Amino acid sequence: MLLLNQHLKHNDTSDELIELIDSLMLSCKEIAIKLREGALAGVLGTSEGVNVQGETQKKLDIISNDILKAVLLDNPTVAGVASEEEDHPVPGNPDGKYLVTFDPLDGSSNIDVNVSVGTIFSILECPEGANGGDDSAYMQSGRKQVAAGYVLYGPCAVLVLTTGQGVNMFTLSHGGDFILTEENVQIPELTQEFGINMSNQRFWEPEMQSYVNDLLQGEEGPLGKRYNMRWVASMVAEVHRILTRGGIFMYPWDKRNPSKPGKLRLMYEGNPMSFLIEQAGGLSTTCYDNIMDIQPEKIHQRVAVGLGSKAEVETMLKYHAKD
Ligand code: FDP
Repeated sequence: MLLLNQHLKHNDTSDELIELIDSLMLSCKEIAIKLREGALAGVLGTSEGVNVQGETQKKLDIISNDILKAVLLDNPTVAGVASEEEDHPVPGNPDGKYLVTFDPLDGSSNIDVNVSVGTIFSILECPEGANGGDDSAYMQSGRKQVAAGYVLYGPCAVLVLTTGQGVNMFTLSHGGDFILTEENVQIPELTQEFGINMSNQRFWEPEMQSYVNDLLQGEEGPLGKRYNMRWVASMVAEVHRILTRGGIFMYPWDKRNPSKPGKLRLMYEGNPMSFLIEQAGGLSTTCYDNIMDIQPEKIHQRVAVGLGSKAEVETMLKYHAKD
C-alpha cells in the first residue's frame, strides 16, 4: 500500500511540489466531505452569483473555490491562484515558486442530480520577478505545466495525477489517505466509444458533422465499426472514462457564439486534461492544433477540445486536415 506522499518521494518530486500537492489534496478532502453531506449541509442549489463567464454559480462552486483559495494561499510555495470562479488571479506569497489554476467544481450543473463532479488543477512555475496577481504570469503554454490532475468525486473519490512521469490514480480511503490504486495508466489506442453533446450538432463545423455522421453509421459506414455513445456532462467523468477504458471526448468549436470558440476553458480544463491524456499515451487537440502548444492570451480563454485514444483522435484529425 503506497500513500500519495510516499509515491511522490519515490519519484523524486521536489519537497516544495509535494507540499503544494498536499495542500491541494487537503482542500479536495474538505470538498469531498461537503459533497457527501449534500442537502444535509444546505449546500445544494444555486447562489445569487454569476461568474466571470456569465454562468450561474452553484453554492458548491463558491464553497469549493473558497476552500481551495484559503488553503492554497496559506501555503508559502504558492505565488498566486487563478480560478474559474474568480474574475482575476489572486496573489499569494511574492516569493512562492508556483502558480495554480483550477476549476473548483467541474460539471457543477450535475450536483443537484447527484452525478459525479470534480476539481481540476494545473501547476505552473511562477516566472522570475512575476506577480501571482497578474494575468501575464499565467500566460504560459500547457507544455510548461509542472503537474496537473483532477479529483473525481464519484462513488469513490479518486485523484488522477501527472508530474510529467506518467499518470497515476489514487483512491481516497476511509481514513483520509490517497492510496495508489492504478500505476502508469495507458489509454487503449483504439476505441468504439465517443462522447459529445449531440444537441449542438447543427452548430458544429462541417468537418465535425461529417466525422460524427460516420461514427453513427457504425459498421455500415466508412469507419467500419459500431460505436457506443456516452455523455455524462462532467468533463472529469468523461476523461476518467477515457483513461480507464479508452474512447474519444469532444467539445468542439461551434457557431452559437463566435466569441466563445468551444465551451471549455484552456487554463484549468483543456491544459491539465491534455497533460494527463498525453502522459497516458493519448492525443488532445483543438482539431487543428495540439492544445498544449497554444500560447494563452487570457486567463478564462476558451478552447475547442477533442481528446482520447490516439488512433481515434488521429482519424478525427483526418476529417479536419486542410489540403
Ligand atoms: P459545467 O458547465 O457543468 O461545469 O466545464 C464545463 C462543463 O460542465 C464540463 O464539465 C462538461 O463536459 C460540459 O460543461 C457539459 O456541457 P453541456 O452542458 O453542453 O452538456
